[in-house]
Amino acid sequence: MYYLYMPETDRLSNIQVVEKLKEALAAMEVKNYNWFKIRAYQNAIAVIENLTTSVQDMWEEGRLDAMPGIGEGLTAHLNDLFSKGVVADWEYLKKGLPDGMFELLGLHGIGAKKAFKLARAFKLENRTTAIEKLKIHAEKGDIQSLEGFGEKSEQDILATLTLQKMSKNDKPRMLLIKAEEIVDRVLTYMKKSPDVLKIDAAGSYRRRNATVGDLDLIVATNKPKEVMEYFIKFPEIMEISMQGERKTIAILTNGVQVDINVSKPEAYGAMLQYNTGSKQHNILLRTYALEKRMSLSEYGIKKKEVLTEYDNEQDFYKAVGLPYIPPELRSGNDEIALAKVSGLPKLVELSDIRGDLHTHTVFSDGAETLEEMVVVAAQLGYEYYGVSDHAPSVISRGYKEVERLILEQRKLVDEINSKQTKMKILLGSEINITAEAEMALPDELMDLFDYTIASIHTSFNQDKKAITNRMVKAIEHPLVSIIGHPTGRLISEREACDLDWKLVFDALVANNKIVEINSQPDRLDLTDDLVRMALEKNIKFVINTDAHASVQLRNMKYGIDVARRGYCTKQSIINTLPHEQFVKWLKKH
Ligand code: DGT
Ligand code: CA
Ligand code: CA
Ligand code: ZN
Repeated sequence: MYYLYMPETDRLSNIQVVEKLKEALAAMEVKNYNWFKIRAYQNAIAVIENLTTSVQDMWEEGRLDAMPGIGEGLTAHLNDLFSKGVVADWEYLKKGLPDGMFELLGLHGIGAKKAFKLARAFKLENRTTAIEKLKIHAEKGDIQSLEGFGEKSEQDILATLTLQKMSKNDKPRMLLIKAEEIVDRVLTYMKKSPDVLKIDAAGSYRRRNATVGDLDLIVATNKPKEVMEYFIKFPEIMEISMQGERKTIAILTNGVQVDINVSKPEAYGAMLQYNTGSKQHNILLRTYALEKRMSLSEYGIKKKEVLTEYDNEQDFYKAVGLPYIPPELRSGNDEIALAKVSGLPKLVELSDIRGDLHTHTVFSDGAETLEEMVVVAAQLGYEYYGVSDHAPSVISRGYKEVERLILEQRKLVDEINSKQTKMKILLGSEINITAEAEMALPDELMDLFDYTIASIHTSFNQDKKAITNRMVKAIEHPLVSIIGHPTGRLISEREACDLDWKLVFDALVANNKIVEINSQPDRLDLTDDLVRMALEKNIKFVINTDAHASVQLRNMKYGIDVARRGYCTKQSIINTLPHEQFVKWLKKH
């Protein structure tokens, strides 16, 4: 694949191909094309989005028809796209539609028809100004008067545009779980080379940031040239933006940038430390070292013009006169000041966790039965496992029926517990905190559970006073054990609720209630900064997966990342307690 050495600007990434398909699809939707055609495009988009090789490569190799879901018509269109750069049929489809609508398509909650309505109403003919213009209309309150839109959707659009603006200025960021999937594939590939002696993914990924911009790989080798040549043959690479002896930058077909840095094995520690960052941590560390007349770099530590190399980070930090600082704490905050006085905590670890308390089954919106979930929980070695389905609605089902359903679930739990003794199943429930600050289940029914999780699932954008009061009321409720995903944020989709954290924390302390660190990769809620603030008030946490399928029970590690970034030791996490103590804790609170 010779072209890898020479970046060609007119090659299309899979993302760009998908964008074009989505535009054609949107035009079909607006023009009410038949369902089969629309379905075919949706399928093709799903296929290409999940592809780990370049579609353009496949086209060049004449292998497009090997892709499931890409029929003859689409193959012909892709052929036009790659050979001529335009697809006449698609241009025809878009005829008569305002061009600005296509710029709105990526926005959360705006589908083809809404994009069209907005673009037509506000004459968004130009892609480059479409978002800016729409924002002005949203701020002026012009959207709520359009047919099919209301005050609420206007607010949502404004919020989305504000988020979008943030991410348009920065590089787009991916969730940590997605970064991890890519890192796993690249590392597996790289480790097959005998010249790769050590390899790590550094940067924000290693610091376990909730989102990751690009990936930064560090390789220890005695043969840098061979390693670089091997790396650029990684099948997922679409383009090489820069190739040097020590550093190469590649863009994968999924649009993700991978920087790779090589080091000789003797200096690997310094290289890993430098590239793990954060930038601010490195600046503070360098300043601290300068006071001791040491100069730090990615090659080692210079003292009186003599460079000493370090093959591991422990020795590097030791040479600076500090204990090892775990990557999760390297945010450039006060970690160096704390390290100086040996004030860093012994952070909680995944292996400390003894149970998962927020999980769902087919009883509510989960994908699997309790029996199926329990099998995986047992594989994870848990001592206890809490099922916490959404409580059925008394309003729609009636009190008696809800009571019957709960007792039925209790029977199932008892049955599983009687069949095995290794893992104790607890019956919990996730109960909505209503917009009126009530628990959505009557007290006598709440009392049937071993524990309860109170969560906000509606009216996220109440004003600060209302939503804080709502949260505080739930915390004060004597039958609430845990507050679930407290901020309600969904990363890059929904902003956190506007809570007054001082009041929320005070209520948690006063009522001795537990707050959740939710491990769902797009929640990670509480967020790490709030975890640290809560920790300083001695508030206790539970780390849960909120799994809706058994595979998601394995997401616990992302919650651990958050807890670690928030300085938690295992003493602050109640689901590190042995079963007996854990249950006592629940009873007491
Ligand atoms: P990201 O990729 O935006 O999620 O965040 P990072 O932290 O991975 O940032 P990135 O990829 O730009 O750089 C990786 C690390 O390399 C960074 O955390 C610290 C180090 N680094 C990069 N550029 C500089 C720099 O100009 N000065 C210093 N001191 N360190 C740098
Ligand atoms: Ca990075
Ligand atoms: Ca980078
Ligand atoms: Zn849940």
